[in-house]
Amino acid sequence: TNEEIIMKRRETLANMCDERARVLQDQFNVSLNHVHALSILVSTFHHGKIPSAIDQRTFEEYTERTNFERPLTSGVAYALKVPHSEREKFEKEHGWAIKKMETEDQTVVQDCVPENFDPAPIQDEYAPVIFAQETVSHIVSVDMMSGEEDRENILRARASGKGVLTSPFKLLKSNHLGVVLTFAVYDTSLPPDATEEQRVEATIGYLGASYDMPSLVEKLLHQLASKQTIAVDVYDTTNTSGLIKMYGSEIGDISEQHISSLDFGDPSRNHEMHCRFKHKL
Ligand code: WA2
Repeated sequence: TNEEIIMKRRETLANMCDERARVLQDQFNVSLNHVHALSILVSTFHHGKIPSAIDQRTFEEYTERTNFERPLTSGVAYALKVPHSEREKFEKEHGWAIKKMETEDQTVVQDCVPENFDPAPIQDEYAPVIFAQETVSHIVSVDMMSGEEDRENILRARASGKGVLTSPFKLLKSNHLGVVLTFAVYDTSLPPDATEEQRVEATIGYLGASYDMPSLVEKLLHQLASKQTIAVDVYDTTNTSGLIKMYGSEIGDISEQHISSLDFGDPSRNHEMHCRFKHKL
């Protein structure tokens, strides 16, 4: 009967949506674990050895060769915690000035490349990127605390000791919405039961990964069968008064929609996958 067909169709949609959500969540979790491991690698071989066993070249080579471990990421980078009192010494040692992150609403698009960024204005502290995977080499020397989303993520990462995610925003040199995942790197003196204050005090840097959602979700869905049949949207639903679409299209009939929940590992952010058939029954 017609009713059975509709029931069957609804069940198929639910199964396909749940499968896609599970694959995306698993891939995200795999890359989150490897970004976490990278933060320990930097702690061990950059901060834990004198002289450091990591420079930009080694970081670039290692992150490129282990890229397969971080599906969905478009690049990883490491920023140092630099208090204002150490800025001059830091800039002299590195041979460049800490730059301010500028976005398109502050500058003409043409100037919106990090090579043209101005020096960072005076702040209590900075988070300049010192190592970057080649795919995000344009953020080297940029103060990540001068970007609103990045700054918020850095503060939350170091106070919590966990991997934290930004809400979706337009990444530098990208036309798409993306998210950034950040892990703080601590001095080894940090006790396991540390307070927030002790964590902030013991922070020495920030390891971050950027995710270009549209191109990466697209790549992932491409690997699954029946891409022709269903349309998939991914939303950040943290703020219930305004969902942010991270991936998706306008096609399909929303009267017949299935919602699968997504867990990207940061309990203070919520995500959902919305699926529908591309063609009416
Ligand atoms: N990485 C790549 N592109 C970006 C970006 C970012 N943040 N922010 C804006 N566009 C080094 O949390 C520390 C990476 C930030 C880490």
